[in-house]
Amino acid sequence: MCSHARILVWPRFNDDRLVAPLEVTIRTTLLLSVISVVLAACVADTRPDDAACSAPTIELELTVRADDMVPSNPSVCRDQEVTLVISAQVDGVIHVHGYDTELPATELSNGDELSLIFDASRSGQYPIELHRLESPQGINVGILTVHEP
Ligand SMILES: [Cu+2]
Repeated sequence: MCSHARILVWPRFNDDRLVAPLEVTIRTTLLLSVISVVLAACVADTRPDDAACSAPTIELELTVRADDMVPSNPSVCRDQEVTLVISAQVDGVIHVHGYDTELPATELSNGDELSLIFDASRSGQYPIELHRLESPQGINVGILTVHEP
């Protein structure tokens, strides 16, 4: 399982000008290394089985709550048409970093059920972020993995 991925803080470049640029670079590199290791460990766990991966379409149900998403690790294969069926239990905006073109940021209202459809044209891992209405600061609620077929 990959529950530890939820507590990861995605790298943020803070605006503290007192920090030497080199130090920021080193810290960022270290953080990215740690994240890469953690994510690499997750990839094998989430892969859809062969039949699901070779299907032209895939549908996943996700519940978006105030602080998290269940499940938090939706996983598809490249070149699939993906339908995310989202049950919203919070007001806010959700988006997938790195897939904003294929899947524009979407407003959610508590009680909504909506389907988001997009083409998974690129493999990789993409953080899913929720911006709640009352606190616009985004929180990471999960990660989308697009596997190589
Ligand atoms: Cu965001």
